Amino acid sequence: FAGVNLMSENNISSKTPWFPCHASDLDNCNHLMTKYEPELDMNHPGFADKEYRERRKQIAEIAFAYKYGDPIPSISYTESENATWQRVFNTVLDLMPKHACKEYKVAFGKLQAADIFVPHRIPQLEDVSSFLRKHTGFTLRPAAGLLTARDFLASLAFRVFQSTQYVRHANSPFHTPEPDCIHELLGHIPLLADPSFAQFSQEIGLASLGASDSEIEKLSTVYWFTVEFGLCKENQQLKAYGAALLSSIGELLHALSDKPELRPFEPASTSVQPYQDQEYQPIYYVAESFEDAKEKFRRWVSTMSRPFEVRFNPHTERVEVLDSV
Ligand code: TIH
Ligand code: FE2
Repeated sequence: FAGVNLMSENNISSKTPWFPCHASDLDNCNHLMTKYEPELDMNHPGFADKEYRERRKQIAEIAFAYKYGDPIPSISYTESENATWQRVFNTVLDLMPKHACKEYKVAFGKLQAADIFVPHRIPQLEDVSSFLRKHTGFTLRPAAGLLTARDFLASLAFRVFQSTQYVRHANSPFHTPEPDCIHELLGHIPLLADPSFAQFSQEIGLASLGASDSEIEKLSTVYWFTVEFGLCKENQQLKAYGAALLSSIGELLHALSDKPELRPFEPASTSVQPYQDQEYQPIYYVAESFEDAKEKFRRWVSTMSRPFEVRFNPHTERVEVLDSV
């Protein structure tokens, strides 16, 4: 043993915020933010659409009832929901060859070959979850909406991605300020099937367990500027790997135009950059590669104040807490 001891749970200081230690504890990590809900936000395209709000509620019920180990219930998507998917799917097909990073394109091809990504119907989360499990061990859980950063990041530590299941309003296919399943599927899923990217995602999650509120804020800012809105270099060219770019043609074209400011990804400065989440980003961060981003991230995380280390044991799906040395 190289100087690490498993700590008993009472060794964790009483000041440490609660965090899930087993994948089943994620049943308690489903707290929602109340931003952008069609019920509450007058600017939401679904605010005046009663039928849309009803549909959202119906789909949210599935997430509220979901427990660890359950298969994810299928949804029979309406013709209009499938049509919205198809519009976005086709634009991704158009723009991806030129603008997406290579890891995204490779995984996208595998999702097509598995008959999960097809133009005419929205993939079911359960099928996507089994696909991911085979490639990187990631699985999905249904989420009712935008989760708190603490709950969302914690699930990544277990290679669990909490995914919404409802569809954006038909009037705003090419950009929405809140996540929906089109964003999860076309934005996040391909890269979660890439081993290096999956590892990066899990490391953000592990760093978040038991972190202070201000550290959670920094980690979610890093997540925002990498996993959601990241750009990277490929043979001297700029490519998109951020999920919110890949699921929104509007923002993808903005990010690659000469309008926004581009900065090199450096966790120390990126993590404290304020961001807004209503409109397109004015600033994007460029990574040299996933490996480089991961290395920089690791170095930065090691300066965080948490008095213990954690590691994930995939056999037991448990996070083990270690005394730091
Ligand atoms: N803007 C994204 C889209 O239209 O697909 C959705 C978002 C994800 C995260 C922040 S906004
Ligand atoms: Fe997202």
